[in-house]
Parts: sequence; C-alpha cells; structure tokens
Amino acid sequence: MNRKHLIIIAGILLLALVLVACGGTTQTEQVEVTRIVEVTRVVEVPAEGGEPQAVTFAEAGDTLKTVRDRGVLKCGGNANVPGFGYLDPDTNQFSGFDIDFCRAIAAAVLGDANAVEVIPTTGTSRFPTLQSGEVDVLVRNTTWTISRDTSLGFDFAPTTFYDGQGMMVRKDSGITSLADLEGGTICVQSGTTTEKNLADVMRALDIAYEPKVFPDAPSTLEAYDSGACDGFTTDKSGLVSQQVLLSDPSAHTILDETMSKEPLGPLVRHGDNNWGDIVTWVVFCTFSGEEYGITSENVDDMLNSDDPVIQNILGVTGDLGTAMGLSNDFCYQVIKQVGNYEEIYNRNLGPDTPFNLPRGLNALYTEGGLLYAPPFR
Ligand SMILES: N[C@@H](CCC(=O)N[C@@H](CS)C(=O)NCC(=O)O)C(=O)O
Repeated sequence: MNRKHLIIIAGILLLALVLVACGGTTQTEQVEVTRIVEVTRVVEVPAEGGEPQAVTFAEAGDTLKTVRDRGVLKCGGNANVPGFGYLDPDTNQFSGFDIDFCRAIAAAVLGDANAVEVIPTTGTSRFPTLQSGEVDVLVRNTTWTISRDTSLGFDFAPTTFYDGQGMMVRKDSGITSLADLEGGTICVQSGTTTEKNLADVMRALDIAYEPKVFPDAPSTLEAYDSGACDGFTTDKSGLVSQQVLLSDPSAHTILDETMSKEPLGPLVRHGDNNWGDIVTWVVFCTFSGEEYGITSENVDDMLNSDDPVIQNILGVTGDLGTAMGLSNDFCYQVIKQVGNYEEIYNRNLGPDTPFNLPRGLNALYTEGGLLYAPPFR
C-alpha cells in the first residue's frame, strides 16, 4: 500500500499578465497560477517484477538551480554497453549515444558539454539512483513503461531510440527461431523489462525454457559466452552492442523475431516540470537540428539564416530558452558542441562504427521514421 506523505506547502496565487499575440493583434490575459511544492517522501512501489519496496524520493525541487550551483550535471549512465554508454577501461572515459545526450543537456544548461559527471548504473541500481537525487537525469537504455512513469515516480523525455527485444544464439546451434529454444536455457539480466517480456512471450508461444538470471551486463554476457545458455536476450541494440565483446562475435547471430516494444530515452524525477521541459527540449533540439539541416559544422553560418524557424531554434530571435531559465541559444550550444541527432547517431552507431545500425524507426518522420519534434515557436 502506498504511504504518500505529500505536503502541499502553499498554493501561491500569482496574477500573471500574459501577452498573447493572436491574429496580428495583441491581447492581455489574466492567468491564475497555483504552485505546489513536494517535499521528500517515502512510498512503497512495486519493484520490477517483485515485491513492493520502500523508496525514498528526493524533493523534486529545482534541479536546474542545483545543477547550476554545482556547475556539473550528474547523469546516470551505463558503463557496459558499447555504442550507448561505455566506460573505456584504457582512457577511463565514458562514450556512447546516451552519453552524448548527457553532454547535450550539459551544453544547454551549463554552456559546456564537458561539465558532466557520469554515474554508472546497472539495471537494478538505476531507479533508486535517480529517485534519491544522486543524479539529475538518467540516460541509460531505459524503456519507457507506464509503471516507471507513474508508480516509480519518473517523467520520460521523448524517446531517443526505438528498440525491441531480441534473442542471440550461436550460429552453429541450428536455432533459427524462438520455437527452437524449447527446453533450452536463456541468459537474461535482472531489473529489466527483458526479464518479464521473456517470460510473457515464451508463455504465449508455449515454449518451455530455463531462465538464467544475472545482475549486470558483464556477468550475463560472460555466462552466455562460456556456453552456460543457448540464448541471450536483451534489447536488440544491447545485443548488437554486447556482440562485439564476445570472444568470437562472428559465431553468433540475432534472431529476426522482435519480442517487445522498447522505447528508450532519458528520464527525470516526477515533480520538477521545468527540468523535465529542459531535457525534453534538448532532445527535440537534436531532432530539429537534423530536420532543418543544422549541423555542428554549419551552425555558425546558420546564425545568419533568414529562415524564421532556424532563427527560433538557434535563439537568434525570440526568447524560447529564457522561459525555461536557459539562455536563448541553448539549442545552438547543443548542436555546436554535441551535434544534431544524425551526428550523434552516426558518431556512435552509424556506418563508421562496428555497429552500423540502420536508422529504421529512428529516422525522422520525413524519412518514414518516428522522430518528430514539435515547433520551436
Ligand atoms: N531497456 C531495458 C533493458 C535495459 C538494460 O538494463 N539492458 C542491459 C543489457 S544490455 C544493460 O544495459 N546492462 C548494463 C549493466 O547493467 O551493466 C530496460 O529498460 O529494462
């Protein structure tokens, strides 16, 4: 049962005068704003696939101020998934598609893409790490689900990578479909959507199997690589990523079947809407950069564009950043320092990387994909 100790400190009525430009005329509207402040609370939430657990939620607070005062963005990341979030043991540097979104948020908020501390998390540790306030945002191949959005107390920014769960097997195993795994063993990581999907899909297909569950990616991979399992299941992006770490990557293949929908993207604590807006519009900035052909290479020339849409995106005109407490050139900083979506994708997952992942659903809507940013207006 939820023990919600939500204290409404004050309903502050503000009388705001909002100027609304409409049809060429200017009108004045009176707006009542009620502000609700949440304080630290403890609730019981269902653990992923398990018993309810007590969770301490940090005060939703003003994350923007916290980050600005600290001068560094704390980003929950992944250390074990090359291409998405990976800690290079030689350089001790994090890199990957998700890490670039951490950098993009830092560029927008602090004007410096390098002002990021990545805190590595596992499937199980990631949610308490965000709930407790240890990190400001989680960008770590995390699937947007209703329970994470509601009972776990998060808000998801737009999906940055549309994925689905897959199954890897050895090429010489003769396994060509999930049905061939009847009676077999499957390596899977705990604290993930993967674990539940596997059970649901195999039950629905009436395939008997034995799950072997591990707490993190390295132990799951090691077990599969050593022959402890016939199959290894996770998001297809994760499989492609983990494949390069196997002792003989070419000896393995990913089955065609897709077992689930896995929309992956950044998430923040529920309750700090402004911070949620910031992370959301950083993602939309990267989509819009690609849509309007603004790249890290040409962004300075684009400042002189006479296209009003580009002027708004880059903050040459308007005050779209100020409304979130950012500078108006926040999207300029993102594109200049980190790049647009296509640049981020190609740098980490594109044809010049070991992954060479086709864009598929992760193309712009204009190219038949699902990426669609609302107007910078
Ligand atoms: N998208 C799924 C799975 C995400 C996930 O945790 N995948 C694993 C397997 S690739 C992972 O990133 N493991 C890294 C680790 O825990 O060390 C979810 O949100 O539950």
